[in-house]
Amino acid sequence: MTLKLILTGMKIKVKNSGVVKLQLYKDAKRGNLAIIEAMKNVPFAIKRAYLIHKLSKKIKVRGEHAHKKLTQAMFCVSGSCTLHLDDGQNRQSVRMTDSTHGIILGRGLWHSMTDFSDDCAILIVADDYYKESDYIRDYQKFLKYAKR
Ligand code: T46
Repeated sequence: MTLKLILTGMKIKVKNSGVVKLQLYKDAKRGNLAIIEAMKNVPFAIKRAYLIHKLSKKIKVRGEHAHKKLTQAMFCVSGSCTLHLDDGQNRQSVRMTDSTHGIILGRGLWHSMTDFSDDCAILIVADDYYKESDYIRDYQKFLKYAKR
């Protein structure tokens, strides 16, 4: 799948990733409005969304897996966290502090999240339903998979 991304200044060097910028209506009086639209700013049809919340500084890590087919976009909608990406050859860490900039988690991309702030909440949109068989949760197996 070719991802048509609206790239911002942030350079993502790992494969099957990129930056998604949400359309934003700034309103100093009433609060801001940011919009996620499938096939527009998010470059795939969304079948599922989930929220990872009640995070805190005490929690060390989440993720630590890759997906065989699933494509997702991750938004840190409150607080901050660090997203670590690894395509088997290149590694990159992104500090996520802006809820209007998401990161694509494409297929075959090992990812983990660390350094959560106490108010951190993460929203993920995905192009398919949950399937445990799509996960690679063992890093050595991932490296073999990434070489293929
Ligand atoms: C991902 C990262 C960014 C379900 O039953 N349905 C779901 O839609 C999801 C997402 C998870 N689950 C179950 C599977 C596990 O038994 O919830 C449990 C916790 O999931 P997991 O340990 O995989 O959570 P994270 O935060 O490590 O990973 C999640 C997503 O699972 C994963 O796809 O890319 O967020």
